[in-house]
Amino acid sequence: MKFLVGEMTMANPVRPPETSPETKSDLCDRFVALNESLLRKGVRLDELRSVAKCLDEPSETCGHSTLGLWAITPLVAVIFVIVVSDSSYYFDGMMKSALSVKCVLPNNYVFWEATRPVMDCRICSNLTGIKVVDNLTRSDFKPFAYSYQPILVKGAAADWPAMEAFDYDFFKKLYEAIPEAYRSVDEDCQFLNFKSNFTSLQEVFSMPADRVRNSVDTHPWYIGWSNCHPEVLKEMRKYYKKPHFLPEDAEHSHIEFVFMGYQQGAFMHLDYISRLMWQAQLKGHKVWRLTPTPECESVCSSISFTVSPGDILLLDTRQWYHDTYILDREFSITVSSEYG
Ligand SMILES: O=C(O)CCC(=O)C(=O)O
Ligand SMILES: [Fe+2]
Repeated sequence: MKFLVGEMTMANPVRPPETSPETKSDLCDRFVALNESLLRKGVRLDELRSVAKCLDEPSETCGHSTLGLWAITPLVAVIFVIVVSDSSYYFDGMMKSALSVKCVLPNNYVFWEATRPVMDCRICSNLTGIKVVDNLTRSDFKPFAYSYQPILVKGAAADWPAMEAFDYDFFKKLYEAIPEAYRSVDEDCQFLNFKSNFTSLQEVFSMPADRVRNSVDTHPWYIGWSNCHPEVLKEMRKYYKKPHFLPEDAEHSHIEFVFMGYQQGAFMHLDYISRLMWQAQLKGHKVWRLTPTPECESVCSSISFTVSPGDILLLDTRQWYHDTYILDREFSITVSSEYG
């Protein structure tokens, strides 16, 4: 199961139920809208962080915040109580939905910072880059399997038929051929529109042909979704297997995500999931930027690296804030899941 926190996707927001007085949902809406508009106006995550820190430890310098967010401190306090008291809703919702569905919380930075588990800074201390290894056997991989450090296994997916077969048309045909496939994404799996304006996978597979190809004068798009329909998964899995080097006794998620599109990639966020992530880059070059959580900032630094077609990335997306972008005007497509 996975919460994705940092910015809300408009397509699939998970909101607390409207159980009580209007003022409560009004306040929630105002707070979420405020966070959203700040991010859209270009306020950076580290700026929001510094404000969140100020809320905990007021100091002289905090008073000069250029964001002027001190003005909303009472609102933050009220919302914090409201959201925490409603948080069981998220977990109930998650339990009801398919296991391992990546859930999206409203864009509530303060809520997340105040309630997420404290990170173990040992996984990132003194790390200056990602560990890069050549394709390796299961026994060679054993010492790293649960090191929780970001690892790039070069060329590990290079012989997957998915490298050639998976593209926009493949998934469009697949989803159009299987009755209920679109409905499964809307209701049981998850659709993530990131910075794109799509509200469903069906809309993605209905866009004009020139936008599909990211032609000049069209707006770049980047989306992701989880595949949980058994027939969709059965068909997809004809083209790849789980990474061969993962431990034999590893637990796997029963769903698989696909992320595809151009340029813009995923916004900076942290995932709330139960396992580590593997992601196979099938087409295009993707740049990942990892940023440590605030409690680890004194011992850990941000790192950035590029994943090429055929590489498999292993990353603890619960411990690193991460965002992505695609180089040049390339089309990127990946398949990913969890192990642990
Ligand atoms: O592949 C991407 O662009 C983002 C993926 C991601 O955020 C994740 O798998 O947690
Ligand atoms: Fe993520």
